[in-house]
Amino acid sequence: LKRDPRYGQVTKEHVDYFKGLLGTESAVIDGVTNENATDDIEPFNSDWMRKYRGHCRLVLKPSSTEEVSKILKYCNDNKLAVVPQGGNTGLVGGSVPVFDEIILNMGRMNNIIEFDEVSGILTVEAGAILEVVDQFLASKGYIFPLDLGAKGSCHIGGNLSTNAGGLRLLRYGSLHGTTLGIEAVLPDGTVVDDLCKLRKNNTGYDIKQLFIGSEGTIGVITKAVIQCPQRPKAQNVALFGLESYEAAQQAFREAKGHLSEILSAFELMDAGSQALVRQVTKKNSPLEGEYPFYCLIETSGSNSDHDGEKLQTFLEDVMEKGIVVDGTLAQDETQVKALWSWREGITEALGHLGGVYKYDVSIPLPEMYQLVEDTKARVEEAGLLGDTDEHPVRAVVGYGHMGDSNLHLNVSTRRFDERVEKVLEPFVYEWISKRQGSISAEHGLGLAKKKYIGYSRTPTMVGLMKQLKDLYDPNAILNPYKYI
Ligand code: FAD
Ligand code: 2HG
Ligand code: ZN
Repeated sequence: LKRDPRYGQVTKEHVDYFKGLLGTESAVIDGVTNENATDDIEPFNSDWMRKYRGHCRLVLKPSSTEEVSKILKYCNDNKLAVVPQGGNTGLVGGSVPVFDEIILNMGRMNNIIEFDEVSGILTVEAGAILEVVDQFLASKGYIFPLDLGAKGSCHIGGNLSTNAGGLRLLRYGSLHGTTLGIEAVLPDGTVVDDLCKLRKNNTGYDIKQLFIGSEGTIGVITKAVIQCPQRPKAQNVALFGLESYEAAQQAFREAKGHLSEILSAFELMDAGSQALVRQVTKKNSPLEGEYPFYCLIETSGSNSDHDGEKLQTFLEDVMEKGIVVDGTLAQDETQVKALWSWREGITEALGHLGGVYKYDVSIPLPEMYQLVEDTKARVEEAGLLGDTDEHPVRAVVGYGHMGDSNLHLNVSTRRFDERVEKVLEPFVYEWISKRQGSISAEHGLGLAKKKYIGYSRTPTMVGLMKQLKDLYDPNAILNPYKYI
């Protein structure tokens, strides 16, 4: 990849303009005129996985839509490339620059603007942190319709831009459905005000959907209107040990049958992923024995006796039928969190162990776990499995949102190693394409998967995406070098 000479270099004159515009010192991290700022810029330049690193020398932190608009207009006029950045928890290298693009960090735009306690409709600025928003909603008896392991850092704007799926998509659906309105700024500074607060609005093209999941390539999301559900009064979490992937599929069927409207999560973890969490956290696993697979099931309802009864019948049924061989039910809020940590904590635990090759894929359920088996066999055949310098792969593990047919295949290594990457890619993508799966279920394409879009989209579809990109961002200043 080479720096595109179409883009201007950031100069002192540009920096002076931004300083004048944004006023306060803390809104501009200036490594252009101040060499000592390099350390301050570093966290914005590297991604969560420490796999991708940009060389940006200017971070801008606007505090209003008007400021975003002026920044983008100036950058567009001066052909300065820009990377929109939320909480920088993305897992495909989309949130950091590749070369010297300016980082537009949304962290200061973090206000909760309005909440209607009758309808549950929330209006929020894009830089608000998911967990902070959810805690606010909890105080009103509501819940944000998305939850994920990075909630303590990720922004609502980042969630929308990646169309994040998370742990309860099964219950609340995707952000394409729960987002009622958006305010976004186009590269030329135009403010797209579609802060609609209506559940139903069939007046022509639903343009806001283009911003959801487009990873900051056509505009910067500045505000969002979200339909939030009532916070469930009763929540139960159970963890099961299972002997096979076949049994996990049977358990999912039974869970849907018995728990139907109260089922709010059905997550899968394999033995390898749990062993790595154990290794890092040094915690004892919640079940006595070890099993090839584990399922975490959550119910959310309004009546705990009613939910408890349903869960009991489900448990008796799956035990009696031999689908599940061991299990435990959380007895209180602390145990709920503890059980969830065995699922939510996998990404973080693996992150501590070295480099992780991540594949976030949708595959029809019957074949979903086969990808992990086939990848393991391939890595072994290539002589890379061993957790030594010569054989750097520690483990090939699988886990994910089984309720949505979304598998996270993670290959944990001592360090990122080209030999490993060559064995995995394009093998994994070909495998998925043969089964009409998706090479990105929820994390997006970013830089990591830019070359591989063709495995999941036809040339016609990619062509249409390019037309939209050209229309919204004719100077291609937004998030360049990434998937489009
Ligand atoms: P960033 O990482 O900052 O940015 C992500 C992309 O969006 C970039 O392309 C960026 O340019 C763009 N962007 C950010 N803000 C804006 C904006 N306001 N306007 C326009 N573009 C913008 N993802 C899931 O889907 N499900 C999960 O369960 C899940 N779990 C995770 C667990 C962990 C521990 C971690 C580290 C990540 C996880 N992720 C998950 C991945 C990640 O996509 C989400 O954490 C989140 O949606 C990213 O939000 P962010 O604010 O950090 O965005
Ligand atoms: C999850 O579901 C996230 O935990 C992250 O989407 C998955 O790290 C990963 O591969
Ligand atoms: Zn996930």
